Amino acid sequence: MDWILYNGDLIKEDELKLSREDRAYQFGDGIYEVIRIYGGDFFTAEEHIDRFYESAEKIRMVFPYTKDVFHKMLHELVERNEVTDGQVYVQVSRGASMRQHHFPELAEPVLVASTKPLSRPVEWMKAGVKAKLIEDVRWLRCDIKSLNLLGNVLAKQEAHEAGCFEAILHRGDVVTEGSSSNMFGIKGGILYTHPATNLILNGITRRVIMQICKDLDIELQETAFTVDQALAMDEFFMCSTTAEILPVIQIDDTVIGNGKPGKVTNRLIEAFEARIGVSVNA
Ligand code: PSZ
Repeated sequence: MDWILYNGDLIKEDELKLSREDRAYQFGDGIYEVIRIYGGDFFTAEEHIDRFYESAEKIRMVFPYTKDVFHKMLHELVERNEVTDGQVYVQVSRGASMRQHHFPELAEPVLVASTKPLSRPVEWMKAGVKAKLIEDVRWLRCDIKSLNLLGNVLAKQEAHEAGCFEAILHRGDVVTEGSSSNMFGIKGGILYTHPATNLILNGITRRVIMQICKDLDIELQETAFTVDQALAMDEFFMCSTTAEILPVIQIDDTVIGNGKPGKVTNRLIEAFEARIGVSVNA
């Protein structure tokens, strides 16, 4: 049985006791992160940890550990569970207290982290995936990695029921992001993606891709595009910590490009693989 991190302690999964008054359970009042582990090491851990603290601050939660201590705790968890390729999921709620909307005065944050083995979605990378356009009806603080995911969950379910891998969310005409990913379109060799405003989560994978573009001298514009522009892109892809870079080959009934993963997308996948230290065909 796996170990989990509960506040400062490593405990066995079946020893975990959570309160029904936990605000994560009652209000989704908390934040989370997912960090990828490749070959036993975290990938972009500092970026995820920084975003975790930023999310905490944005919801006015005081997280009681320093970044260094927090990093060490997660590292020990990964070591204890002997994870080579996988992920760590970590969440913190505002705490357990008698149900009332405003912040409780005495509650202590409740931190829980767990690991799971995970393989890379190489088949999807090669074949590409379909996506469904869905109106983005979420709140206006999508920059916070909040436990409130109902808007994302409903969109993903609708996409799933339509046989699609992901939902492409749009506010009116403007494409924002995926239900659990960021979206990029490529037209005339230039990458376009929604700027990192309050309307999207500024994905760590998104940031790695932006860095790769700089390194490879590929032009990238953080400029929002419309649904019509999305459908007319030469190439399209989604990205996230666990999905990495997945070519989107069809949006609703519209085939993107020639219906196969595009050249630029494949080049980015290759560069991404170099960064995570796996060979192209692994
Ligand atoms: O396992 C999974 O399905 C994961 S792990 C991370 C995500 C999904 N999604 C993160 C995410 C998101 O939830 C939204 C709304 N936008 C963008 C992203 C991508 O963020 P990074 O690249 O940091 O994972």
